[in-house]
Amino acid sequence: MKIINSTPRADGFYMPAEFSPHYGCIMIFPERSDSWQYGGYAARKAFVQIAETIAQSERLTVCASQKQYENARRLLSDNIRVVEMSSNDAWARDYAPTFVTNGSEIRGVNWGFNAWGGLEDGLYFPWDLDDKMARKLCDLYNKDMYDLGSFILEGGSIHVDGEGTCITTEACLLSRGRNPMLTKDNIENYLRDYLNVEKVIWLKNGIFNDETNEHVDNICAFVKPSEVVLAWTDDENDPQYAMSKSCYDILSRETDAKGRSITVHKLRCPKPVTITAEECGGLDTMDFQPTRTPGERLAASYVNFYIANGAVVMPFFGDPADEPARDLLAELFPEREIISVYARDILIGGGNIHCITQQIPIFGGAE
Ligand code: KQY
Repeated sequence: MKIINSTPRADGFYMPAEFSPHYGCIMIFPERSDSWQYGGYAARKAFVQIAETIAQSERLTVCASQKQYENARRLLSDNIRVVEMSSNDAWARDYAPTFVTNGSEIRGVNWGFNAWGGLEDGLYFPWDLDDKMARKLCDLYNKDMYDLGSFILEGGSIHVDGEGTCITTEACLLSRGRNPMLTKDNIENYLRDYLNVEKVIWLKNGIFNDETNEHVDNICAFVKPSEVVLAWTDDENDPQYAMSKSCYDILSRETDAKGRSITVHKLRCPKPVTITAEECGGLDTMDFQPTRTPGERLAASYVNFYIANGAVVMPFFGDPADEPARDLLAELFPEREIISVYARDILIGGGNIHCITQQIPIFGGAE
């Protein structure tokens, strides 16, 4: 593989939508005991369930540490490739490469990663191993790479329709911990050049108490060109209401890159999910400080699903809203099976199914 010194836009490469065909998917095996309660045992079970579902319709690689390699290999089916690769945590969406295509070939984009805010409001230190993963994965897949390590961005903070439109949130991309020296226009230009989009739709915010500074992938996702799902609540007393309403208003008056108005499907959230004292007790401290406090609200949303070739893998929380959420996704993805995975143990880590997966688009010559 080689590092390419131009941009995807200049070379005619673009990021395809997640609902377009995939070559495969990347995940990372969870391990750190201040992210995942009780040493990550329950989280690993959920990750395995998700991995097995995805591997039914695409080629899956799971990266595991030296310590977890044997365990991952034992727990995962033979059709899943397990490679030993070090990382600081398990958020493939955020630091695996963003892949771009020209319709026949794919290349990776490496963004800088600083654990969602570096020393300003980042979530752990160090993050150096995570930050190296995009390069290592491009090597592994033998794909050339655009290196934009000087610009901090996580994959969970962008969604594209593959037809020229990107959606993101101001709360995240304009946060002080990422690229404080850049203006909104500078940031938009990087998105235009490296995702090769014509239009960026800026939502103000995401999900209440989302520790990523409100990644878009927890609040809004394309289900097809000009159609999105938006995390929603009808409870006007919930702080989420004003946040979702603001997104709804923006999306309702916006058009996409092709000038189409956007259909917004409201995907109602579960009742507020809070972490229990027992769960907090299962989390190790970080620098002698607890990483969560009992009663803290977690950023639970059904929008954090992964669109695999043959299935939509979505979280469920044991809430009355689980079934209606599943029904809506079944209606929106009639050609895919909807597989729900109990995701509380992933949510406790700070994200969900979309955050732990990164798709690789199909490319010419793939067997
Ligand atoms: O993309 C994500 N949602 C990752 C969140 C990481 C949280 C670390 N505790």
